[in-house]
Amino acid sequence: MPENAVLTIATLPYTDQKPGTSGLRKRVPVFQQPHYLENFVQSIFDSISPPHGATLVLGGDGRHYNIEAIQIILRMAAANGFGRVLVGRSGILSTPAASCVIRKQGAFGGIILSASHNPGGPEGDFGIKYNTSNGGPAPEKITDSIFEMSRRITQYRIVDAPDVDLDTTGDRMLCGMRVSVIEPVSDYADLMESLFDFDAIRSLLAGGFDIRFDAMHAVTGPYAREIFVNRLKAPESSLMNCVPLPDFGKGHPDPNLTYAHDLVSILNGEHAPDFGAASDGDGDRNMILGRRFFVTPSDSLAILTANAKLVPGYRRGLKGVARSMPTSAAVDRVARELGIPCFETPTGWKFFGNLMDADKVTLCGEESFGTGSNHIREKDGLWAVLFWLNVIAVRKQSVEDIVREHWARFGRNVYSRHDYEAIPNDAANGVIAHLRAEFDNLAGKTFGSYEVERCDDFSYTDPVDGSTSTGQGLRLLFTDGSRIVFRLSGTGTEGATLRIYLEAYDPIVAHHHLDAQTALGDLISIAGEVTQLEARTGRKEPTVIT
Ligand code: VG1
Ligand code: CO
Repeated sequence: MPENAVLTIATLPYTDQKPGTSGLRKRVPVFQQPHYLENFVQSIFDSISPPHGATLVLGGDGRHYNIEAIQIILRMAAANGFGRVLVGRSGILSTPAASCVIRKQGAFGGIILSASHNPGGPEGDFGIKYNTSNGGPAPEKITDSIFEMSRRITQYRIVDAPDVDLDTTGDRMLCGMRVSVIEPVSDYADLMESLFDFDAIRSLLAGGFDIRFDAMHAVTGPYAREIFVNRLKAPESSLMNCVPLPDFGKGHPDPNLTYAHDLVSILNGEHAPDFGAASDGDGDRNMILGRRFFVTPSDSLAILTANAKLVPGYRRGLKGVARSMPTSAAVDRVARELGIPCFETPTGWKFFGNLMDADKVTLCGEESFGTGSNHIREKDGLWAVLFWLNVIAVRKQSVEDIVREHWARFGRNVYSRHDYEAIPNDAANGVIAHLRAEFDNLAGKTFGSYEVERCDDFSYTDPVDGSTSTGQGLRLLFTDGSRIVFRLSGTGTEGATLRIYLEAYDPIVAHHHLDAQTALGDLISIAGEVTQLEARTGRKEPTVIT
């Protein structure tokens, strides 16, 4: 490359926030400040020290600033000695597709541009995260190093070159580095076809099983069209909001009962389809609905585990399963019956990656609408939808019947999460500090029929690399196995979000018609009482209930 093409630009350190479970998330105008993105990207490159000529995968969920950021990162990759960058056409790669491409192409790593389920647009959120060669989110020692570097950085390297054409697939050169613009959907769709029985799903759909998939104007639109319409021959009317928009149509691309309201009302409506599903901004989350029926993500993980052998990719059984700590223990019961190990990890996908690389688990999931397997190292929205369709194609039952049979067999872990968003930081920290200080008073205390067995602050020692993560959520554990968990979100960009996770185990089939909020009524009041929530935050009701 011509030496004079590389510019070394002086800069001041100012990334003020440790990248959280999913990288660095900030408002778009923050990322648009001069040198802001560049500082962070150089800090990534300095932390990972890529060998000369290394391959990088690059793509994002198409939100506002995606393309501008990609052009900057390409110029910086060229100046930092990468030999090749694989970029999704028009800068598009869903998070699971990026993980798939990193693994399939043997790349050194990948940069994913997304703020996941957070809203987009000029005033919305943007985000950036680094994934390693296993296709999974960088472990804490890398994200800590990126943060440290970003506080010490004095200069970054970038080539002086025009924008690269990203709208057509094929190879082009950028100052000596090869930029390969790839079709964003095909590797991923092929992987799905290798795991699931597409013939069985095609006959299910041909037989009139009516589905709706809502891409929420986010990245899964083109993936869903290729998989459901082109390959599985579902009618075009199965797709909703499948044109990706930089501001997600001003929506909140978070597949839950609150934000996916259009889909929810169709599934609750008079001529409701048999099956509904939605995915988030970057395509790694999923929500599963039956006709007038919602499947909690915790139940979904347990049900997929119990039915895994019906699916070609998992026919030989599962090595083990894992769930994040706040996820309900429904899957634990299935694992016990199958005689396979079940791991409980802190929130965030990176903890699952180590277990999968060591071949200890096959399936894993989180209560936050994340489910996945060792086919990649990220959670995978469309994968979960296809898994459900495959199970339904074999069992020939409705979603509701499958869930109710599951509860009748294993008991029901009644579950709900209450989020209090945009609380002032001081108030949120106050709630947590107060609760931690109350631990000794709470142990042994009774609230109606509930008795607190113990309280703790969850910590996790990784069975593979021995690293310990502390402060992962406060738990109130009751003698009957019920739990309340409290933690602060690591992905918000405004104030603090307090999450309260409620779980009660109920083996009695006659109770299973109760809706979760009713069944959890006592635990909900206990949570309010022990945190002094209203007095400390002024909030009477959660912002979002899932
Ligand atoms: C949330 C979820 C967590 C998930 C994370 C990233 O984190 O609770 O389970 O792993 O988002 O998901 P937090 O810290 O806000 O609770 V995604 O779809 O943003 O990659
Ligand atoms: Co996401």
